[in-house]
Amino acid sequence: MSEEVTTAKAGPSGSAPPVAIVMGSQSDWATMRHTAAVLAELGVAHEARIVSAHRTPERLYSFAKGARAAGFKVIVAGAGGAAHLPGMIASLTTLPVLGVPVESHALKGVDSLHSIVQMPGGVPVGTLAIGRAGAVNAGLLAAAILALSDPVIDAALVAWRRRQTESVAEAPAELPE
Ligand code: RP5
Repeated sequence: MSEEVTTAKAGPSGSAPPVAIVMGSQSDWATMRHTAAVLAELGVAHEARIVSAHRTPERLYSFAKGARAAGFKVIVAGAGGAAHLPGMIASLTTLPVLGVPVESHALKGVDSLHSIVQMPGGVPVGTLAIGRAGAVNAGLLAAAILALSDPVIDAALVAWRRRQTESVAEAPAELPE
């Protein structure tokens, strides 16, 4: 817990919040903060941690093996490059794992996407889009999973989608020359 990047809205006392947001590096937070932001908009408690598959493998093992007992219900895992974090977590828990490919400098996140999406049959990771869109959608999808058994989150999700629809203009605005 010493390298948490953020903690938002604790869950029931003695229990972890329902969503864990984990990432391979501090540098991933610029992307993964969008997962935290949308969960905060929906009022879904979450916790963010740095867990590197390669630099802190024992932390990865300890987090993934203990996640269910800790009280987490959905794990969102973001990583870039040789992005083994979501898949390794999925290999160690049956909690739903949503993978966010972080956009890498060298290969624009295509390396991250391929590393996360090509899981062997039997160990699923729900893979989202590269970068910010994937991070936002991971938050929405985590909320949708929780909404199946939580009417408060369900209502918040329906309202969020309605606001999004209402925010789309009928016609494009003029741009400055
Ligand atoms: C991955 O390596 C991380 O998920 C990050 O996207 C990438 C680069 O990490 P840093 O060198 O910026 O720490 O493990």
